[in-house]
Amino acid sequence: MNKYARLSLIAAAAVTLVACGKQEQKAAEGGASAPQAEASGQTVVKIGQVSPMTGPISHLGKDNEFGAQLAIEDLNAEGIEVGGKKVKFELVSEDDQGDPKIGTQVAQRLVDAGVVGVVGHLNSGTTIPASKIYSDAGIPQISPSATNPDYTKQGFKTTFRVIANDVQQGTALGQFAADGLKAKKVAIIDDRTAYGQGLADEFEKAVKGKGVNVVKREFTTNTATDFNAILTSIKATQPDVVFYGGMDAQAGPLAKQMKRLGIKAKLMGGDGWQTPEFIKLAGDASEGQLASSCGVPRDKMPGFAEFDKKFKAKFNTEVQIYAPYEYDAVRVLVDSMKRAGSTDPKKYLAEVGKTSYTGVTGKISFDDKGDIKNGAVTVYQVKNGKWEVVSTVGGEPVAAAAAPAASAAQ
Ligand code: ABU
Repeated sequence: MNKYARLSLIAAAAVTLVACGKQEQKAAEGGASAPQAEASGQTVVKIGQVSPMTGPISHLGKDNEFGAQLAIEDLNAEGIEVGGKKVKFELVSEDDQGDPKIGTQVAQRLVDAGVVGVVGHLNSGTTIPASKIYSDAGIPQISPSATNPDYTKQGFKTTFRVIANDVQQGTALGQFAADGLKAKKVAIIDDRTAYGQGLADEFEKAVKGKGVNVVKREFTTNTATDFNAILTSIKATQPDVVFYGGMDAQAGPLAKQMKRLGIKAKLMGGDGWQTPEFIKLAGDASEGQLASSCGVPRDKMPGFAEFDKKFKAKFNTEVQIYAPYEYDAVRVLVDSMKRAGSTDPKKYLAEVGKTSYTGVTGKISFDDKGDIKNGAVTVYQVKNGKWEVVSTVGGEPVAAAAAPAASAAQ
């Protein structure tokens, strides 16, 4: 054997060892490893989760993964039976880096790994192309965070989301800019992603419908950090509001640079930056800025207080934004399996659409496209370094007394 063949063999052995190590780590996230669970008479059922766990919004990707991990742990602690058989759930987590191409690659990897359902992806730009792969495989996909309306417009039976979409969000934000802030002139920037551009388009439609003047429309990217050129051209138009369609990794420096340039306009945007990370990145330039989330405020969520306690205790960090929705998405999949009496996606898929479930975030049921019924949008403002609720549009009323604990299914 020559030197290169020997080196290749050593490299292949190392890759196998690393892969085995990763597999064990993933199994451990769900409790017992697959062979252990099978030996104890439990069926092992894999659920996939995908989010960007590297790159500028890895903090949001981890937030999603943590939400799924908590759900899997709670389910396994409860000892779930499906069709009379004990089930051990195992989380298979993938990093799509927020990149549409990698998103489809990891989607195929999850299908090949035999997952029976997927929660994710985080970004609309990855969720939409990946959804075709899950649809072709007949695997239900529930996004906890992708808000572009096109995701559920493709006619797939497998696509669901547990938050309001960007038609609802952009409309609520546009109306708030016009009626709440009395804005007469707005400038709009987006990051050219499916989410950022789509939300900015909906906002633009909504403000124009209210007679507000759109004085500038600019764009950047989801990796940019220098917005001085764009902001300098916007400053000359003296807007009342600068709208940013994009994520917190850009909104933070954008707010800082607006302040440095002496732009007095309010910065406004959507759920992509209604996060603690935005406040951390923007520092005192976050004060007074406004952003929405696609759900009810946390103190109106039936299970948030308990979820939050568990989350902090386990992960030693605060919830960013989508973790409770991710938790609910996992539980909706399992609730559907229980009702179908099967973990086979061919058999339980039809039950996902019939969901009527009260989770951490509130009541979840779906319309015929897979969008959450009665989705809420809440507008927040940073006051004294914290996001405070300004107003909520829509949402299902949930009686506080009927609220489940973070670990209790309906
Ligand atoms: N909803 C904001 C972040 C995720 C996305 O839709 O791209």
